[in-house]
Amino acid sequence: MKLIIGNKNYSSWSLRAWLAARASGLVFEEIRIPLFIPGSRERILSHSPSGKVPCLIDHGLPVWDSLAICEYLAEKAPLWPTDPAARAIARSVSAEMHSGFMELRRQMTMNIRKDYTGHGHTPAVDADIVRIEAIWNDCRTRFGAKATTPGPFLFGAFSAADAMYAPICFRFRTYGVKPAGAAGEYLATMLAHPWMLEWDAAARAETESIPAEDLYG
Ligand SMILES: N[C@@H](CCC(=O)N[C@@H](CS)C(=O)NCC(=O)O)C(=O)O
Repeated sequence: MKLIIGNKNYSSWSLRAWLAARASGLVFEEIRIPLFIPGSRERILSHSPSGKVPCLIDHGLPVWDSLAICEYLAEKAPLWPTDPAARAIARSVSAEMHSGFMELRRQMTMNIRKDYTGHGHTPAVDADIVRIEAIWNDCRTRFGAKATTPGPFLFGAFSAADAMYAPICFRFRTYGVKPAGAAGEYLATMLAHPWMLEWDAAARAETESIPAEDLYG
């Protein structure tokens, strides 16, 4: 399999698919296409029908869009919780992430290398943050702590839901958002995860920058 991704510093959707691919345990080749430079659109379109990353190619079959990639990989490896109720909630919070939190995504873009502490807050962003913290607290206390496959993640063992919320963890660090309680512990767990550390280091090693994405200098 090949996974087409964008810049690791900026491309939050790429991170989600990459983490799901790592969590699947399947072997994949990573193809990184720096975004918004001459030729990038053509390069992405040569792999991805939507013209966007991420895109997974499995024996010539393109699967694009982060959530579709999670679902495709979940048919090959256990990426969702085994308990049906936990799985339903994991899918619900993942879909909510995929389609929501627009204001937070607009004002607090993923930018791993920067320290934008205190920037990006508007009433709508703060409402998104409150909702995300509630999701993390609820998942950890209702499911994570009691999961049949135990672990410190939203539903116990690392799942596709953690992949979907991973860019929020980098954003909270960049923008100095510090949740309390179970949500705060979950954030620390995610930021210390070896796959997150690997992505973080690779993002910091990148040399390209996208001025339009460096929102606060
Ligand atoms: N809904 C898509 C969003 C994909 C997306 O917006 N990707 C951005 C990078 S994070 C992209 O490819 N941008 C390049 C472009 O729009 O030309 C997903 O979940 O994968």
